[in-house]
Amino acid sequence: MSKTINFSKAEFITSVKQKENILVDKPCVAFLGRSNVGKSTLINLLVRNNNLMKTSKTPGLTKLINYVLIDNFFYLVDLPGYGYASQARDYFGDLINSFIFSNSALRKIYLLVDSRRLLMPADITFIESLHNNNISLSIVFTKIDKLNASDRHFLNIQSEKLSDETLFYVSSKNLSSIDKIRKDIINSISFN
Ligand SMILES: Nc1nc2c(ncn2[C@@H]2O[C@H](COP(=O)(O)OP(=O)(O)OP(=O)(O)O)[C@@H](O)[C@H]2O)c(=O)[nH]1
Ligand SMILES: [Mg+2]
Repeated sequence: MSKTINFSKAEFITSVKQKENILVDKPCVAFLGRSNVGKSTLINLLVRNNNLMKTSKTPGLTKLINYVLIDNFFYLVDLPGYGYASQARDYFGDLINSFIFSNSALRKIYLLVDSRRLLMPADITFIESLHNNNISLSIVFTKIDKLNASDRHFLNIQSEKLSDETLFYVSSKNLSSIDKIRKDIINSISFN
């Protein structure tokens, strides 16, 4: 693609809480994962603005589907986290499932996993259904600055088991891999 995308040209567009209002006017990629894994933080790193999306130590902060427009060209989408006990599960499930499985604008899902906790059953369920529905997927292990030697060992073992997937490793303390994700996003928007 000849156009250069400027991720810093990022604008919050809307929060969607009903599946009828899911945006289809531009392509999108979305960030999915358990509450507190760092979805909103990763979006802020991608757009180089720590204040665009709200982040919190308390799980369950992002309750709606939040759309960020990048360079007037495509959306980054922050999805509500799953696995947080006090959420109204059915409501979230229905909204997220519609967004993921009935969405002509969706180009790719980035499934975020806390690298100290590794894949949980809910993550594995999503991975299987994304594959079954031919939805493009990469797995992003977050918070790698928090790993000790033992955590690293188990992350390596899990990474080897996931050899069929594209894996990214990120930390809010070290931005070295963020540009790889930007390039991957541009590829998935351009070639799908
Ligand atoms: N040390 C460290 N902390 C991180 C990293 N990424 C996120 N955090 C922290 O983890 C907490 C949760 O991050 P969020 O980005 O709000 O997580 P989320 O996935 O959007 O959470 P929900 O909106 O509740 O689903 C915040 O306190 C962040 O500062 C990281 O790479 N390293
Ligand atoms: Mg969030």
